[in-house]
Amino acid sequence: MNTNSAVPFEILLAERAAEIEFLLERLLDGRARAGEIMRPARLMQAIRHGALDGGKRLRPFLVMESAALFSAAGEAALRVGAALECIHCYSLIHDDLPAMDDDELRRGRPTVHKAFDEATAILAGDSLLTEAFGIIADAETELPPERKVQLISALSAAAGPGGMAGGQALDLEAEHRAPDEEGVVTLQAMKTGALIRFAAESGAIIASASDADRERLASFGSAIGLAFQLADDLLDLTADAETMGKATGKDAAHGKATLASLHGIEWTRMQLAGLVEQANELLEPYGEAADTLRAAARFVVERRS
Ligand code: GRG
Repeated sequence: MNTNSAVPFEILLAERAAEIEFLLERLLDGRARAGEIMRPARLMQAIRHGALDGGKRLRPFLVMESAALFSAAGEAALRVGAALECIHCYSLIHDDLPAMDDDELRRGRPTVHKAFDEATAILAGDSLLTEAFGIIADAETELPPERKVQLISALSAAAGPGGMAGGQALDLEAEHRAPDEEGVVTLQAMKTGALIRFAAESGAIIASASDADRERLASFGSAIGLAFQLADDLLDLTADAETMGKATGKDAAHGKATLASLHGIEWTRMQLAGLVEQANELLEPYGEAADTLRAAARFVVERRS
């Protein structure tokens, strides 16, 4: 039984985001941890600027809700969600750098390299990436060691050269040599989809669910990951910068073809509906217990920022 079915999705998301904010605030304070020498104040300020007080916290939400599906909600899922959010925030900080997307605005605030400087922004991203694995490995993440190793391994695959970082490399190449449609799908599955896939899959790992459940949740994550990117492309075509808290129309300005710009708004909306259907089919075996994940799939395609 899903006890949350009466609560509107946006409220649930905001509640989880507040839990994540509270934990990140503690994890990213300036205190040196065991084995460390000290944490430089300016670097910590830049890290906190890039990671705190902003964002929908959708990826940690998916970690927590996929764990809850197998009755494993709790502190460990929250900490894995915080670790994943650190990686997401690092990717945004680095993506905004002049060498990449060169953005001045993120989450309605100056990007980290604008508020600080480029070198500090690079180091803030590096720190968040490294910290993520430390958070999972830490004794406070109360999971059996083999589960932690599985999480670290899956997160590394999702974030590294065969996942998000590789997808970003393909994206940079695409500015010089336009990929075909299959190439665009692969690029997006890596750049944006891999972390969302991990978010959904990780709940099954945390809960020691069966391999079949893990695969099913990972496929659900892939479907909504692709939907997330398609919705983002649609917003890039249609939304204004004030609503988004970041620049829009950038893909077109860079001459970058997206599936939405190639096929048009109507086609994209149909694809989004198909992906929600696919996500729902994957959740079929879990009945009402998966209602919050179903609502998450709808939110991903209907979001306005
Ligand atoms: C620099 C290694 C490296 C990777 C960058 C994430 C990424 C890869 C690039 C970001 C470019 C971008 C805007 C992609 C569209 C999808 C996306 C990740 C949007 C931002 O995620 P949200 O909407 O952001 O979840 P909030 O602010 O809510 O956390």
